[in-house]
Amino acid sequence: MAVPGRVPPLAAAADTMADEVRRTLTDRPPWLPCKYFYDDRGSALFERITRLPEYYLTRTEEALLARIADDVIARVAPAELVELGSGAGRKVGLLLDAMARAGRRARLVLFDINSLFTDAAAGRIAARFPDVEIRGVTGDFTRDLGALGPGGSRLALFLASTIGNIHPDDVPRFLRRVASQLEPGDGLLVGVDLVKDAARLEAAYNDREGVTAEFNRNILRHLNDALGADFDVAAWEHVAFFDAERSWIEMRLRAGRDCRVRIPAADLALEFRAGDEISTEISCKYTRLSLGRMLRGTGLRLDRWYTDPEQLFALALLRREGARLRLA
Ligand code: SAH
Ligand code: AVI
Repeated sequence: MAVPGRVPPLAAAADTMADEVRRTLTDRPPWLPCKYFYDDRGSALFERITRLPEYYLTRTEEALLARIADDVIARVAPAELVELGSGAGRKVGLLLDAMARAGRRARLVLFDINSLFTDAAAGRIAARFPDVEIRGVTGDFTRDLGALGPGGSRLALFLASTIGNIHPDDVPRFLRRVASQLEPGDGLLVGVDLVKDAARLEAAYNDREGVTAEFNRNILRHLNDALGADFDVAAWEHVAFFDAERSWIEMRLRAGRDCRVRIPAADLALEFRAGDEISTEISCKYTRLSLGRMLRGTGLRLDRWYTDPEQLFALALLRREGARLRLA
């Protein structure tokens, strides 16, 4: 079985999808950046995953967020919420409700790689919160954060355990970049899936309905659609397992038979033997301690650590270090 390669998600700014796919599929072992799950079909499949009985993450985080939203808003007192990887943008409504209860006017930025998703989410939120000024930004949060522009009094949100999809070696650099978009005292609320028994973790990524398997295979469909590749998607098996040493779930696609693949837009012709694997995602599981280690040198400190009663999931409220200037 292939050993997972380093999975650095921080692509160079000028890299196109074709550049990245050429580089990562010719790496040994081959892998794909997990952001390419999220074309329109992939985003819809992720939404189905969030409702699966085995996928405890979304419902646990949502219930926790509903419980702590007032506390987070009282602590950070934000004027602007910025959701990174906003997806359907459902959870942010809980924070907008809390801001309304606190009598605070809100601006909202939805930042996602899938523009259709940000547009649809912006429309839904605008209908529910007509007084909120909403902006959608399409980009890669590992490299395009500069598109946020000047801020101040920001609460950034990085929910869903999306931090787990960034290689741990790259997390401090990513957090430093987020911190550079924040002023002293501003907040970053991070959703963190916690280490737990392997059976529960593995069930969440191997659901009985096979939606996660479809989501995993969809990355190949995306390559077929966007780059003219000719992957026979049905020939690839879904693999997801917990690597306890690295504390991550890894998803792979395994060739069920020998296959030749051409990817014209990336100028690639590849041969896979039956059993060969492509690594498609890591999903790191943290503890309070291991997340704390990621903060060193980032300019962020842990202000509050909130968890659900079963300790399945945590929301870490990080604050940009330094004194916030309050003008009289
Ligand atoms: N925050 C939402 C969605 C989480 S799913 C929730 O809590 O349910 C992860 C989201 O991040 C998807 O919408 C996906 O399109 C987006 N995403 C993944 N990688 C990204 C990247 N590198 N840059 C920007 N968005 C990304
Ligand atoms: C978006 N991200 C946090 C999900 C996760 O659990 O790592 C993506 C996902 N992959 C398989 N199922 C869901």
